[in-house]
Amino acid sequence: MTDLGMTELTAAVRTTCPYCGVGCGVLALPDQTIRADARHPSNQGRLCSKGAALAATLDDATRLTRPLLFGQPTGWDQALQAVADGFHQTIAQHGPDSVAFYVSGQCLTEDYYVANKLMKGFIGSANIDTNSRLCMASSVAGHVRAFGEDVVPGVYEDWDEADLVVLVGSNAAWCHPVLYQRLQAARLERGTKIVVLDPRRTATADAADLHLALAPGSDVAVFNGLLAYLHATGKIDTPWVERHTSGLADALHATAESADIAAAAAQSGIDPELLAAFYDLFADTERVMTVFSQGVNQSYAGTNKVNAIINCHLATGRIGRPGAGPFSVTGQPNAMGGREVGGLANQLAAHMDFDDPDQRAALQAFWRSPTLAPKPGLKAVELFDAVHDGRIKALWIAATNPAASMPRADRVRAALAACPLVVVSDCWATDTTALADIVLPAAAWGEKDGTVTNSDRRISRQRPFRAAPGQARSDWWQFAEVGRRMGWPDAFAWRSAAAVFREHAALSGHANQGRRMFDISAVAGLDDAGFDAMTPFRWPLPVGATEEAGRLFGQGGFPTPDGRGRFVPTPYHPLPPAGLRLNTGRVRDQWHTMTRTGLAPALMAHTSEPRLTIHPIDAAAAGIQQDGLARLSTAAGETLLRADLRHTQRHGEVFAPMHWTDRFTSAGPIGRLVSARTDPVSGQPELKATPATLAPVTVFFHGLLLRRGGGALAEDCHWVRMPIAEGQMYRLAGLLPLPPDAEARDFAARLLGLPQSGAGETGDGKTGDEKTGGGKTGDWLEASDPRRGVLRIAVIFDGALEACLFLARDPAALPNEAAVIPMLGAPVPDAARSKILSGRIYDATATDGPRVCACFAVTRNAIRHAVVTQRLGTVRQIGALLRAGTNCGSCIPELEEILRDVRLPAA
Ligand SMILES: Nc1nc2c(c(=O)[nH]1)N[C@H]1C(S)=C(S)[C@@H](COP(=O)(O)OP(=O)(O)OC[C@H]3O[C@@H](n4cnc5c(=O)[nH]c(N)nc54)[C@H](O)[C@@H]3O)O[C@H]1N2
Ligand SMILES: Nc1nc2c(c(=O)[nH]1)N[C@H]1C(S)=C(S)[C@@H](COP(=O)(O)OP(=O)(O)OC[C@H]3O[C@@H](n4cnc5c(=O)[nH]c(N)nc54)[C@H](O)[C@@H]3O)O[C@H]1N2
Ligand code: SF4
Ligand SMILES: [Mo]
Repeated sequence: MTDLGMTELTAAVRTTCPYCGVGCGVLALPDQTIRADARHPSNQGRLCSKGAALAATLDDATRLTRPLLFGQPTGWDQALQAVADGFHQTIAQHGPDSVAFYVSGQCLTEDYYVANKLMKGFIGSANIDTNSRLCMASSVAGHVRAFGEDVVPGVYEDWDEADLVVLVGSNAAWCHPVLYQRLQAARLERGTKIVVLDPRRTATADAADLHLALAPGSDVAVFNGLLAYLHATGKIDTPWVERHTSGLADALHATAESADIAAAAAQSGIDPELLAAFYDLFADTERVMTVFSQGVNQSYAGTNKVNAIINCHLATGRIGRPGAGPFSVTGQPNAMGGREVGGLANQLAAHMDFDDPDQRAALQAFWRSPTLAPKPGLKAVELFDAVHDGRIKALWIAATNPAASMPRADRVRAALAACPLVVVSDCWATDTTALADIVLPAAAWGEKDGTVTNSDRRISRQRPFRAAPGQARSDWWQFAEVGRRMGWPDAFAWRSAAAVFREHAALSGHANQGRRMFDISAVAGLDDAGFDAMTPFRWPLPVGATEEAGRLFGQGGFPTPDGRGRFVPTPYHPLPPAGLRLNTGRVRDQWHTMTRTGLAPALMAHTSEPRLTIHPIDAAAAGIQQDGLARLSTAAGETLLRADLRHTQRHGEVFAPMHWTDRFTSAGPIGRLVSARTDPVSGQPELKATPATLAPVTVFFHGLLLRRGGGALAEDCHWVRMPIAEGQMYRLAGLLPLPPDAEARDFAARLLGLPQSGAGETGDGKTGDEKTGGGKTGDWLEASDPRRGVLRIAVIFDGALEACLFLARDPAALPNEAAVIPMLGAPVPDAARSKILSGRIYDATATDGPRVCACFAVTRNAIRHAVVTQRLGTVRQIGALLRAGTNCGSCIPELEEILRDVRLPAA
């Protein structure tokens, strides 16, 4: 990837990808293209499909560019004063706990530091929580219980050096693609074995040596069983355990109910032979790493899952050694940075503790703060409950979209609607900004300056390489301005992100003397030029350290009072039985609520709409067919999703992606249906196992709508929107029969984004004039066939196709999407007018279907076709022929899956 010339390299800005916690270094070139940074240790020149498509998301036109006060544009001064006054008055009347901040692992460390200082140190409440509560809270709690501090022991080099990697509740092939590629490369070299524990057969599971499709929530039983097995087979590293840990006997005691393989197999629903194979593999491999993510954290038993895993590593001493250890992969680009500044409601800054009076005093003295929050604040789910019942009366949300991403999202929306003051900082309009009283336009990635910390404790710079559009400003500046206006000018006086970073780094070393491992005081003295030039480094880096940190705890040295790592007893309590459970998570090419990735047509092509994956047996029981519309209901709400029947789905469970919001589908976010049951230790909600029911939905007509303008459709039908090169495409499903003729055309006109229908005549290819909203005259072409229930309308402005709509009772009567997409915005010669409504003005050369390779736009069908007809046998051969998989490599697991799939029938 480094075919860059010297001049390009010198002019390139080195920064870090804004998506996942892998933390890949990227180069922003002067022409605003994005390349992988070959020098960054986290990715060493690799990028995934999302990173590779970053340039396509640098779009000013869709951004928030001015502060909005009750919907009206205003200046920063008025907006900030309104926020400061609103918070000030609420606190004066109802006390500090009547206000709250809800922030995000997508804040830079500097943003996070300032928000946390303002709330905990000056407002004097700890009601600041973050979307990391939905993401990392169980790992944080598990680390603190086991190690005494929230510290990830491993490093990325372990991914190269392990002989066995166990991925628990992690779809790394899609969610941490560059680390996953690193693992695949190591596998070629050293034959690393891969075991995946996931109820679904994901892309990650597909490529594993062993996939254990465990029952949802049963991870604790599996790892309790493993601990008992290690004990029974004499695999405990007794000298290490005796020297460096405490509590093994109690932890073993708690494994009693899963202590033989048959019991653990029955509890987890895993075939006993496969489970035994996994236990043997783990027992016999020194270099074993257990990687875990949201299948572990987002659980009613998340913290126990984390500790059940860590227990097995402590018992074998396989921690902090090359290729060995528990490894929590972090989700967001700065999930770790948020933990370092104490962004969670139950933490203080710089890994200090609410429970430690000395640390509280030291922090208050360092901040010279009038008051320090005396006790932990409300955790996300409780926090929105408090907004709902009126205890919290002023809320500032930054860099997160809780109206879509929180469980029971409808309740969160009701809470925001009822809250007297809601401030939202975002870069784009979202489901949450729609409910704000004050909207603050935030500078986005590429415009912001600061630092992030990735999954292996590496702190990297984000550097600006473009101007923020309009008046958009950084979050740290917004919080500091409000702090100054609330009466603390000296405490919030910074003039740059560098100054904030220096204070944060200094605090990490303050009153520390080796008591807290998070210490980066060595960089507290960097001047602005030093901050600009800062290269990525791994913490701890205390004053005097000259080399970045590596693995931790290999020789013990845990930050507990007695220096010992702690076994935690993790008794297994199964989920209560449920007929069907709703599991939710991610797809490969979308990021969360899609505010950025939803702008790039190339990223839509892999998964173009949210589908509900159902096992064929469950689908048959509910009367649901492939591609049919299904009604999914839970105690929290209901929605409609198109069904995708797959054997990869575990029987008894359905899966829906978390990404789509009101802006992209009438179904809205799946978060509306998810229960808010939380883990009792971490407060993290269970987002992967909500009891649900299914029913089929009658679809009266199917439709395809293309138009230049975006936005939601107000009409009463099910729709999903996707960006295409020249505008937007919508797939429609009619929930009521099409109204009779003239009304049908009114309905069509509204869908097309035109004020009224009218002059057009029905009939093959006949033309009428159409007045449009902008006063322009468009030509309305129509070729409907009422007998077949077909309606086809095209609108032409200035000789080019402005919008078109196809409705039909039979989906087979709709034109091929790939053939229609290039028509939008394209000139329509007079001679072609009669053909346009057949959807055949351009030859349908593009192969239809989901796109597997985002970089070179290669579809699944094209790959299958080539594999079969050209007798391709390897990923390399596919790459040579179609280029698929030769750039970012994110699609390689799927190429392998296709190769296997095509080979299977023949075998
Ligand atoms: N493409 C993409 N990548 C991303 C993100 C994104 O939005 N898109 N977001 C980033 C963020 S913030 C995060 S947190 C990470 C999340 O990364 P992952 O955790 O890998 O992603 P998820 O899809 O949320 O969930 C992982 C898996 O947990 C499984 N699971 C569900 N229940 C259980 C269970 O009881 N036990 C076990 N063992 N597994 C279970 C699910 O079936 C799912 O396949 O991804 C990061 N990377
Ligand atoms: N059902 C279900 N729900 C889930 C999950 C799940 O697996 N299933 N996963 C959970 C997890 S792990 C996570 S991390 C969350 C993610 O959920 P969210 O944080 O709500 O998702 P994002 O879409 O990333 O929201 C970030 C918002 O910040 C804006 N933004 C981006 N950069 C900046 C910036 O620099 N400043 C400001 N002010 N705004 C910015 C974006 O436009 C976007 O609106 O979702 C959680 N919710
Ligand atoms: S793996 Fe992909 S999304 Fe994650 S940081 Fe790297 S390029 Fe960005
Ligand atoms: Mo996350």
